[in-house]
Amino acid sequence: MFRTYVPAAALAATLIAAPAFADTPMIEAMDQSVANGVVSAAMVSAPENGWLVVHRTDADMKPGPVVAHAPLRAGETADVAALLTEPVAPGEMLMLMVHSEAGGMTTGQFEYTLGAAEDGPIKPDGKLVMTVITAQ
Ligand SMILES: [Cu+2]
Repeated sequence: MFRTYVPAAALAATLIAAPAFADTPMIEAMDQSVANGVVSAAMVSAPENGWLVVHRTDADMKPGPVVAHAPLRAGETADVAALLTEPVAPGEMLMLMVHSEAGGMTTGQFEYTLGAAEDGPIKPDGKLVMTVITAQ
């Protein structure tokens, strides 16, 4: 019964002001050397099984060709490693992005090509889940 004493608007404001929910889709990654052929993310939180995808990008912050990907489980995963399929030089910018496993012909195989719907990026609230780093 005491719940009725909390106005719904006040409750909603509290929820919005609270720290990010544990299950908010996100990527944490730092600038790093990729000389070992690996792009690492310290933590990835995904709402469903899918992929951590690494695009080339630049100062325009638009996702370019894919140079690495790694499978993701739903929920939080620490220390995700994506193997580069081509060299990335120090100073080049990379965009790490959470992609879905939905829409393709097979499960467990990465089927995305730039701009395709298969295994495409997730967009909670209409926004890509991504972060940009610079190779060192
Ligand atoms: Cu992407």
